[in-house]
Amino acid sequence: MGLFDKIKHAFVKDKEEEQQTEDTTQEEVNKEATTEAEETKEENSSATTEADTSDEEQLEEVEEEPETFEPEDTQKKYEKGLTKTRKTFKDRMNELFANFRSVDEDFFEEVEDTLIGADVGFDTSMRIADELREEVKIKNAKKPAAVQNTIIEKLVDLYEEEGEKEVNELNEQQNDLSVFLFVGVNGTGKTTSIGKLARQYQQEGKKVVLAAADTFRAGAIDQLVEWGKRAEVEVVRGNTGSDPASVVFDAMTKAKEEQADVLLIDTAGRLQNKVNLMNELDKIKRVIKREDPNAPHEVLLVVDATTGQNAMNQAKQFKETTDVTGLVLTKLDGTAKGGIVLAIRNELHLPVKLVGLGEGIDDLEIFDPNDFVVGLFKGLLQEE
Ligand SMILES: Nc1nc2c(ncn2[C@@H]2O[C@H](COP(=O)(O)OP(=O)(O)OP(=O)(O)O)[C@@H](O)[C@H]2O)c(=O)[nH]1
Ligand SMILES: [Mg+2]
Repeated sequence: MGLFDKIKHAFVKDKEEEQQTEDTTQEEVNKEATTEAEETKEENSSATTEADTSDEEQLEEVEEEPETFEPEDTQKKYEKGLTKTRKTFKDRMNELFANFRSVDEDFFEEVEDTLIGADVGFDTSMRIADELREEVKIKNAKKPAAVQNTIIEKLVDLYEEEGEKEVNELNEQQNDLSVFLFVGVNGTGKTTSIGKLARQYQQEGKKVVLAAADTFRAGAIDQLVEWGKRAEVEVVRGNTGSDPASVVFDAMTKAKEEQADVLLIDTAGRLQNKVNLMNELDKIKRVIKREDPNAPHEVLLVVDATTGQNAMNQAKQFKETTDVTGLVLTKLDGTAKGGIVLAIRNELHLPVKLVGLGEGIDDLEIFDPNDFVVGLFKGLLQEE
């Protein structure tokens, strides 16, 4: 089943559930009315009966509890994390169709503006508008609902097409040390993401070592040490101002000695200047390679989703100077700019591997493109 069909399927299922909820609510209202009438009758009877009723009520509450504490599945987490983005998409679509008269050239230009405004990227927006021109003709779509569904279909199809060869799983080594290097400008969420990932691996029973190779910023080492405590994993550190490459060397040695499964390396987001930063990353990589020619197994660029186009530009720059293997997209929970996931795939051709959906230690997910897209577009389809 294609991705768009999955979304349609989810949309139809939601509609059915909504209908069911409405029916049940109506039933409950009817039931409540009967119960109330019965209770009023009972109020006049003995105190013993009253105690029985409250016992019954308590029992009912206990029965309902497990439903409320059901663990959130990934799809739900995405849907929650994408609330703001989805709302923006919805608002923009509503705006677009509020003034809808006909599918003419003005309308297609408005579609372009709408998509650019929704952070899906300039090239992507142009391509969608072009394909829409064709598709609308073929389908002879005239009604707003049909046109809106076609826009979503095109967005999803393009996204799916561009991701055919994309690998979103982390490159983990079986029975050997996996070395992941985290890079990115300051404040994007490198240290936090490392802490969260360390915890996930630790809980899977893996042995994790962290390397505090941001020796530039005062406080950076302590911050990673703190995450190490929370995740209950070991941190290799030097002193502030010491050589980051030597910290990485120590960490590689330790990880190998202890037969660790994963080594996560935190690096500085800011140095005296950009050239220094890139030179330092090169030096770190050389040290890693000397110890293990196949490592690092991932160079993960961490970008902050709330910065939208800026995150795209950072990714372009890093991609030019260092061999980034994947992206960690953080702070998706706090932004309406989740549309950049489409731009990243369609225009950067870098796989998103992890997404940050909150500040908590459990708020990091392995990126699932399908869950993401279903979470984003499901609520936007219209009944035709
Ligand atoms: N809401 C939200 N906040 C996040 C997420 N990831 C990180 N943050 C917050 O972003 C801020 C910066 O995170 P850090 O991990 O310190 O960023 P960094 O890249 O290590 O920054 P430098 O060490 O300065 O280079 C912190 O306040 C984090 O709590 C996320 O997924 N969602
Ligand atoms: Mg940091």
